[in-house]
Amino acid sequence: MSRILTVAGAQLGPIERDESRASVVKRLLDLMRRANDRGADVIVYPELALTTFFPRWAIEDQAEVDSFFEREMPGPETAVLFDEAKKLGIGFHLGYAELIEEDGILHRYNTAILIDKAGNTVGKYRKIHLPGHAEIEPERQFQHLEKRFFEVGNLGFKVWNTMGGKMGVLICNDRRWPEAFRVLGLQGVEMVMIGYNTPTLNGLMFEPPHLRSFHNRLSMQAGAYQNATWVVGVAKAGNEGDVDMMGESAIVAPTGEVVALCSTLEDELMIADCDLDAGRYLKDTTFKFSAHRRPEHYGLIVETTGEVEPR
Ligand code: ING
Repeated sequence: MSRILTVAGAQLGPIERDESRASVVKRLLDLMRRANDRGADVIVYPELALTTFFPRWAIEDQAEVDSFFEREMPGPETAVLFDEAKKLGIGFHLGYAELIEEDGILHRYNTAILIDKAGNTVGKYRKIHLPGHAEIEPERQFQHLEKRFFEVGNLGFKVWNTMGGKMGVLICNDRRWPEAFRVLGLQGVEMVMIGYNTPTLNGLMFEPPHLRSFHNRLSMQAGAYQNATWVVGVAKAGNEGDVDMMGESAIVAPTGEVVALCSTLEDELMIADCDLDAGRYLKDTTFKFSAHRRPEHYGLIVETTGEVEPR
């Protein structure tokens, strides 16, 4: 019996620094309605889908930094998105900057949530692999201050039983770390949703753009195949804040094959009927962890420093 989930990836074109939340939410609603018209069960938006990718700016005024964060989700400007999704009966994944007060302390995370068709928040993930740097580096063509603006996520890598399958979420740079996929894979994940904001150029040194595209696809296709899971990777794309961001949003099958791909750098919808049982044969044969994986023989003690030494 196939468990088909019709998935829409909602790639976003640029969101400029001064674009209002209301204007962005209008774009998200338009994509949601179009996805619903095309029969989607769930729509996946990018990382930081409500604002420009503000870590590219050397912003020193904390109040200005905080203007890019959401203190509530849903909040006054995003509730309409939740209402429309519930009315249409469509689930969604949304990446945003989360500002939360816990025990009187403010915390800031690069966050993504998963909402089911009934409008319940079934999962929240806070980005663990924060790339870039914490101090402003004037020599860079553009900054990448995620280490300055966000704390490392504290919710781990979780898999949630929802939408008829086992769903997981990663954010952007996480996709480059096989262990992030593997922790989800060890929990039997069947679909990983990943929003990303990835510059086409390396801000620090020359790296051929074709390599950056290749590494994006390689990371998602390898993660899919090696964990026998669907991967839905959705970009915020185009020239945003005078920095070119890659598109190439893709839906990747558990075999590692790309089944849907965006071809523009604008707001663009891609849709695929994803059989959540498509990875079953790989989980039962090639990647049957209990039969073939031998961590006890890896002979490595991975210290917290990330250095390894023979056991
Ligand atoms: N962006 C980029 C990403 O991991 C990056 C940063 C690009 C790091 C290329 C290393 C190489 O896709 C975010 N937001 O993580």
